[in-house]
Amino acid sequence: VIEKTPEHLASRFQGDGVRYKAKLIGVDEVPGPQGDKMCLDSMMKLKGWEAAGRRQGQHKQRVWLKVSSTAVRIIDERTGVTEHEHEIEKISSLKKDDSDPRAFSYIYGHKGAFKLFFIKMSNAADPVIEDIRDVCQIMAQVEPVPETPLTQ
Ligand code: I3P
Repeated sequence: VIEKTPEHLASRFQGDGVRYKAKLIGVDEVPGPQGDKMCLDSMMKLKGWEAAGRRQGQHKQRVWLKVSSTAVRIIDERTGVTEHEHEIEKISSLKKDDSDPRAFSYIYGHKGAFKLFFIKMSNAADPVIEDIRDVCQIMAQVEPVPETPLTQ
């Protein structure tokens, strides 16, 4: 077990951060920053659209998910284009899909609008959820350096 020292976390998420292979199940506009039922309803709706697409022979978009100390990025696997860049401090909700251990969602808020991103990992979703939690915590702990030493 690797201990999560500040140094370890800082180096894990520096620069581009950690990269995961994933697919985008879908994106949905939601009314607010969080809420269990709201997320579940949205995820269920997106799953319905995914199933309907599959019946028509469509495939989910293949992406790279990158978690860095500043943002979560979604990059198209084929073109390499960064399609979404979500600053960590604007991610308001992080939810596991209880019916699929490889899927999870998060909500990103920007200019008063909220969007739920529903993602399917090629492996378990737990490690990426833990990574996003870790960077959210790092961000929350960043405090301005005191102007005068606390102790002399
Ligand atoms: C595929 C299978 C995969 C799924 C893929 C489906 O159907 O369900 O598990 O990938 O989705 O097409 P089939 O067995 O009929 O080939 P995920 O597990 O990653 O969802 P995709 O086409 O949207 O990539």
